[in-house]
Amino acid sequence: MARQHLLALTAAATLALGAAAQAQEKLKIGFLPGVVDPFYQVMELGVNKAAEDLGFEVVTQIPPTWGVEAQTPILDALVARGDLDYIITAPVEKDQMVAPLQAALDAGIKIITVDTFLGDGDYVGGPVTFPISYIGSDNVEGGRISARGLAEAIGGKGKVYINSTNPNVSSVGGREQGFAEVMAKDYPDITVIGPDYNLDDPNNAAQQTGAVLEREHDLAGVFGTNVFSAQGAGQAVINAGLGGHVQVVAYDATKDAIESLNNDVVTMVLAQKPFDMGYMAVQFAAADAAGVTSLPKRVETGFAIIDKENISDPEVARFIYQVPGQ
Ligand code: T6T
Repeated sequence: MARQHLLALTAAATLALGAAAQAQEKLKIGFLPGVVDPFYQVMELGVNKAAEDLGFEVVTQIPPTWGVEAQTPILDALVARGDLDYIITAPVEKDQMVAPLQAALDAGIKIITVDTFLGDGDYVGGPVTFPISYIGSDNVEGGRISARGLAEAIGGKGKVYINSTNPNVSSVGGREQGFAEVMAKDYPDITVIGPDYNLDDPNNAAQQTGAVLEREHDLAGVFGTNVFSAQGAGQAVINAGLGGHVQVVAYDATKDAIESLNNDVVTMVLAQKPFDMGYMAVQFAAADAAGVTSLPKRVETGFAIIDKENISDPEVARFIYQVPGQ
């Protein structure tokens, strides 16, 4: 190859790389989680830290309530700004958020889903493939772990009740599924009641759990599938004076859940890794913008299983959802 030609190519490559770096420098990312709660607030810390490390700008909008009616207009407004390159979001419904997010993509904004997914979550061969990736918990497995924890706590027999948030949400739906699966397969002497749906309101969760406790005098355990469900379920057990008698397994490591663990109301807390989800999602945006084409379509972030025996271990306690100033 003539030297001149080589030089020209090198210059072109340098220019292209420079352009990519510049494009990356200017990345503007929308962050649209599900609802205001400690889980997503910790995720926001992860998003912000990665954005700071990479020099990106983030526009965060957190819906005050859970649901398609709350999330869609906020998403539409983020799209209408016209300045976002990526949106990192937790779709609040598996099917109904497909069209609004497809519209965002059609407007030139790439989508990364965190914590919850669209369709069946199989972005390679499933019905929805346009998101770059799903980064979050394996919630079916989390439900299985919760079932085993609760089954052990109640001695392998009796009635257990599931309190959850909404139908057709991949995260809590997966937890309900994994929980019911293990109980049906491995614990023939356990009967599962529910789920009731509290619509992400801990007061509803407390009322619903209280009603079940009144109706089912021999209830042995409760599985609260997220922050609000576990909080309300724990409260109902306390209100009924049944702390330590009715066992509670709490998904999500809030301060409230840990307090209930320390007070013997909750037997096991399953901590997700929202900081990791947020941080990695921004890294994925950076990698995609830089031309990386082999990003995994699904990244499972794992859990920390917290109980009274390991809670004082700093390697475990670091997964409690800590929001500065709260
Ligand atoms: O449990 C988390 C999250 O994983 C779920 O998708 C919705 O509820 C939480 O945000 C907790 O409130």
